[in-house]
Formats: sequence, structure tokens, C-alpha cells
Amino acid sequence: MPEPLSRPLAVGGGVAAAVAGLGAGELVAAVFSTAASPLLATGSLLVDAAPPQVKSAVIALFGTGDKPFLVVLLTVLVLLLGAAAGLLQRWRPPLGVVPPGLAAVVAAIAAVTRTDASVADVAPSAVAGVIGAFVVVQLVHPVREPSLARRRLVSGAAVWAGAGVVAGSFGRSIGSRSRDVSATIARLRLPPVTAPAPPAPTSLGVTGAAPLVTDAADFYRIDIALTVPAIEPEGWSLEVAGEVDAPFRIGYDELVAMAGAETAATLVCVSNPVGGDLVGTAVWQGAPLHRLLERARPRQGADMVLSSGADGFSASTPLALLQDPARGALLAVGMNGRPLPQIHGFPARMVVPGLYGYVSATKWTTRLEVTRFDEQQAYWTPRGYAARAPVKLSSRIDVPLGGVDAGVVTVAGVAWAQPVGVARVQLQIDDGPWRDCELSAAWTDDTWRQWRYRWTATPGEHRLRVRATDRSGLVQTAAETGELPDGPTGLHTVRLAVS
Ligand SMILES: Nc1nc2c(c(=O)[nH]1)N[C@H]1C(S)=C(S)[C@@H](COP(=O)(O)O)O[C@H]1N2
Ligand SMILES: [Mo]
Repeated sequence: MPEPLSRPLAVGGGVAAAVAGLGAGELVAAVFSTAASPLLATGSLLVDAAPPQVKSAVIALFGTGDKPFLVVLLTVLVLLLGAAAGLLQRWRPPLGVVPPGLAAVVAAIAAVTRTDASVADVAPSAVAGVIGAFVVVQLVHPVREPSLARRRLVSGAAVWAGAGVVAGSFGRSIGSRSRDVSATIARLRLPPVTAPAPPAPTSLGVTGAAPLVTDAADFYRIDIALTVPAIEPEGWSLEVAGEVDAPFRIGYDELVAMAGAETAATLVCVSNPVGGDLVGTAVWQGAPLHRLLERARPRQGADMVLSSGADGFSASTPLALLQDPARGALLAVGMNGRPLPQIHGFPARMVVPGLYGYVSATKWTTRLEVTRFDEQQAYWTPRGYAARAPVKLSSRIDVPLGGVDAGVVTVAGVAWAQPVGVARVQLQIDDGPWRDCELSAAWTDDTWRQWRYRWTATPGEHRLRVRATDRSGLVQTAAETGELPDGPTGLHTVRLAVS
């Protein structure tokens, strides 16, 4: 009489089947279409479906490493499904095919509902599901000779799992090479700037405090793209359309020929908590957006531009603001004198001083649609964020953050109030008066200013708070609000032990 396989062996067989299926799926995706990878497509679906609170919590926990975290989480989930498949198959064959089948259907739906997906994008998920189901049926079945069966299953599982790991890693490595356009970026040259930004002023130069210009390598990264779009300039174009009299398409070379303008601006994420580091300043080079819009000739009644990125993101930006030459909004192709890095939006991204990134700073831009706020919504709007979101006046303490010795201590940081400009920064120690800080010379009203205060620290516990005042006289509020719906408020507060 054949008897059922032991439970641990069934679990082992199921997990091996999951690894084999996953690996096969990644390999097929690498050959055909990397965004159709069952893992990445499902991950993107989760990112799109996640409530904003979850998204912020994950960003807060893992910073910009939130993407690897998601991939690891999904992999673990697939292995658990494999274990379940093994047990189901042991209990009532062929029920073990159900978990791989269901997972494949979910992944296939995720893959074909991506932007720019084709029907062929179901292939990687289908292959993954078929292999997973096949292997679980192969490995998990009743046995006559338990000890022999055990050896057979262990070696069978090892072969399938090994093949899965090899296929998956190979797939991932060719996939990541095809997703990398850094060689192209390294070859490109930007045109000379015809309307330069004013030169940066002298930095206060406090060690540990943010520099006036953030290196591209240190610049924060936030986006919904699980796979960074890899766009070769020859294949790229931007469509300007919607409620316009003269819709047009522009290619990379033509855009670069218009990219003589520079805007020095501080970019902030709406998810940046008070005191957080999802903020940076760069000198952006690009084509003035008012020029591009002029050419399209927007119609009466339009009040919004919906910009879309190749990752499925979109942003709603007030049209009037983009048409105002004084605002300095750009379709940028350069960052700090170099072509845009891939993760910051190569080949072209929007930069609009004074607005949070999610309503203005579309990376990998493919389309500008002139429309109306009462007709269209951007990516984050139905997810709980405001359709319009000017940056809130804020300031941050960069140093010191840990304990210090008594004596003269330099307290320093940055403050921003784009597009109005920072007029004043004050520091409060414990419950003392607000004291004026020294500021770096004003650069542009769209860039942060460094501040510095020499504090004679006395031993004990102290509380430091910073606040900024903008050029209109607005004082940064102490009232604390969360990031939803349009950005947090409050004062950055640091507690210090002085010895
Ligand atoms: N295509 C695309 N553009 C995007 C996003 C995105 O998810 N996809 N996120 C926006 C958000 S929320 C912010 S804060 C900025 C961040 O730009 P950075 O990653 O270059 O710092 O990009 C914006 N542009
Ligand atoms: Mo953001």
C-alpha cells in the first residue's frame, strides 16, 4: 500500500517547486520584458494598491530601500505558497496546483495592467505557474518505500530548486543590465546654458550640515517605480496634448536644443517628516515649460497639466504656474551640470519650484496633457493626497544630533520657503527666547538657506527647536500635522545631552 509522503517532505517539495517556478518566470521576463517579471509586476500592483499610510510607514522604516524590501517580502510569500502547495498536494492531489495557479493569475493580471503592457506580458507568469504546478505534482506523491522516496524527493527538490535559483539569478542579471542606461548617460553632453542660474553663494561650511547643493549621488529618491525605467533617448519622445490647439511631439535632441535654462531649486517630498531628509537642492537644466506650453497653445478653461511618467505615475500641476516664466519651471534634462541620472528621471523630468514632488516633479516624463482639475486626477489624488500642494515653510537642525561637551557648540541646518524665500531662522533653547541665527547669503528664493548659531552649552539635558520666517513674514507654525493630505507641519525639535 502506498502511503502519503511525510509532511516536512511535502513542504520541501512544494518550496522547491516555488523556487523553480519563480526562477523560470524571472528568466522568461528577462528575455522578453523585465517589467513583466511576476515578482516585480506583483510588487508594482501592491505599491499601487497600498494605502498611503502603509506607503509612508514603509518609506519611514526602510527609506529609499523600500523596493528591495518589497521584493524580499514577496519572495517569502511565494515560498510560503509553495509550502502550502506541497501540503495540499499531499492531502488531495492534484490540489497542489492551485497555489501556483492562483499566484500566476495574480502576477499575470499585474503584468498586463501595467502601463505600456502587452498581452505577451502574461508569458513569464504563465511559465512560472506551469513549472511550479508541474514540479509540485512531480515531487509530491504517495510512496511505497519511504526511505527510498525520501532520498528521491530530496535530490529531486534540490535539482529543481537549484535550477530555479540559477535561472532566476541569471534572469535578474541580464534583466538589470538591460535596465541600465548609465553607459548612454555617460556619453551624453548637455548644451551650453544660455540663461544660467545665479552662482551659489558661499557655504557656511559647517561639518555635518547639508551643503547648499546636494550631490546627485546623495539626492533622496522617491517613486513608485519598482523597476527604474530604462529609456534610451532615441526611443523617447514627449507628447504635449489635451486641451490645446497645437498638440505636438518632441524628441530628445530637439528638447535638448531648447534646454538652455537653469533653475536652482530645492525639491521636497510631501512625505518628508519635519526634520527629515527627503529634501535636496540641485541646479536643474532644461527647457522652460512655458515655452513648451506656448507652442501647444492651451485653450480657454484649462487650468491643469497632467504630466505622466513611464512608470505609471502622474502629477497635477496648475497650468498658470507652468506658464509663468518667473516661476522657472523646467522640463529638465540635467542635474548639477550632468545629464539626469537614471533614478532621477532620465531622459527628462519636470521641476517646478515651490510644489511638492508628487504634484510637479514627474520623472521619466512621457506626456503633458493640458486639462482641468475638475476633469482629471493624478496618481496620488485618489489615494488621499491633495490635488494641489505648495511646499510648506520648514527648517531642520542638522548638527549636533548626539551628545556634546559643554562649551561653544555650533548648531546648524537648513531652511526652505520656496518660492517665497527664507528671510529669517531662529533657534530656541529650552524655554528661552527665540534667537536669530546667521544665514548663508540668499541664493534664489527657490533654494534652501543654511543657518548657524553658536551656542554656549551648559551641562544637562536641553531641548533645541528651530523655526523659519519667509519673506512674506509668515512664521513657521509649531502646530503639528501629519503628511496627509498636503504635507506635514511642526517644528524640528532635538533633545541633547551636554556633559
Ligand atoms: N515618474 C515618477 N515621477 C515622480 C515620482 C514617481 O513615483 N514616479 N515621485 C514623485 C515624488 S513623490 C517626489 S518627492 C519626487 C522625487 O524626486 P527624486 O527621486 O528625484 O528626488 O519625484 C516625483 N516624481
Ligand atoms: Mo514625494
